[in-house]
Amino acid sequence: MAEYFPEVNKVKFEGRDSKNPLAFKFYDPDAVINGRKMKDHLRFAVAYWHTLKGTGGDMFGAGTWKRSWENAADPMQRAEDTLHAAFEFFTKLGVDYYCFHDRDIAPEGQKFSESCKNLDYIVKLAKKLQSDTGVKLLWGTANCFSNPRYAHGAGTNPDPKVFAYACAQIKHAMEATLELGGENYVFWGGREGYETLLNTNYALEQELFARFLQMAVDYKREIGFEGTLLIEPKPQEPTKHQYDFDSATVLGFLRQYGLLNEFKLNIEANHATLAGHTFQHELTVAAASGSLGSVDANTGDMLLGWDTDQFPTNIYDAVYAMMVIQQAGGFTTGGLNFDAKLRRGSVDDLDLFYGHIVAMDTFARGLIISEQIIKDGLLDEFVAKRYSGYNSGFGADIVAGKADFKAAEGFVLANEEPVPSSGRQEYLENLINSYI
Ligand code: XUL
Ligand code: CO
Repeated sequence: MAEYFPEVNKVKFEGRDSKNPLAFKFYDPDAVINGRKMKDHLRFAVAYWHTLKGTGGDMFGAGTWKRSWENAADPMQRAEDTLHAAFEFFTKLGVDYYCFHDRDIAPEGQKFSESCKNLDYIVKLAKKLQSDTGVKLLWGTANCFSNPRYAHGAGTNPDPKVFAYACAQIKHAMEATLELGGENYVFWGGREGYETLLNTNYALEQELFARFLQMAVDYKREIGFEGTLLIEPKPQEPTKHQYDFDSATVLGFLRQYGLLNEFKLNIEANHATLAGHTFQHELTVAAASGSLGSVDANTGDMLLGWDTDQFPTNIYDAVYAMMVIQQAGGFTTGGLNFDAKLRRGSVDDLDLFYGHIVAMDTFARGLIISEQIIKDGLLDEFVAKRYSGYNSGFGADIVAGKADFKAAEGFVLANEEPVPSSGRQEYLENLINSYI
């Protein structure tokens, strides 16, 4: 069996004083924090499309990465080699999960039936490698955006033939996910959106999208897939306007069509930035509806307005994210999937390890620090006190739905003028800094 990363042994935890770039400084998988192992809090996953299939290409130039697992001339042989390289990478890095699109792991055939056959063949191999290594599938999804047939969308396509094709493809990808014990199935609306409203029946496209998702829910039940269905918001790219704009938009859509209990959200940091939000905001909005499912952990660049999908290295962002995730009860079926790619100039296979190691250490610190902040309780205490007026008297009546405008008027007349008390933002920022 070929070895694809001969210069790397298993990446180990060596502690914060280590200068070994192929060791973890903070991520200590079996260390117990608040009754749960670090690896079980964080549930790290590798994104197959970037890490195994990425080329380093951009719109100004061809790929810069030469991967030895991409050498075979035959596409199915290439897919097999890539799968072996993938599991070698997962185990050497020490991640428990991976995520894929159907077309990442197996090439599309001339016909739909051939594409299904290719996928089935690779799924069999993947199942064996999963059981040999213990690596699990966090989520599967279908690529319904790369092939030219999806130029005008999948579940919102003006042509029912394409709508049907997407349904058939997703049906098969869901079956593959079930077969591999996947814990979630993701919908990212690749080209569900519009380029111009001049040619778009917005109302019909919304209806179509709801039907599309309902069919997925029905099929999930039919085949007994017990994982979580996830929707990944993103405001633009590739289309000018993507329907799953942000957490709030997606939750409103799901509520409108009675689908709120069927889906949770997969929040991606860089997509939050594109929507003009912080990562923390998107997570908070999802958590407030009990809909925080999973995370695509990456980061954008504040100076670039597109989806650069960089490895996350910002400790503040990781702390704020982990605070929301942990206070929402932590991950159940979800996890932290590194939907991140190397910069084009990071041309060595080894750079894949460096990218993941810094990302894993960043989130490990995020976990350690956020757990300390939560345990100390000072922030929570401040917030609880800020809203304490709602615990009794007229405030409690408001929350209980017992107040009305007349009662409010009576309350105002009987009381002094309200005066603001400090929100203490700078004090709280200083408090957070004291942990970092
Ligand atoms: C695209 C993106 C996707 C999804 C899966 O921006 O994030 O890779 O995560 O389709
Ligand atoms: Co993503």
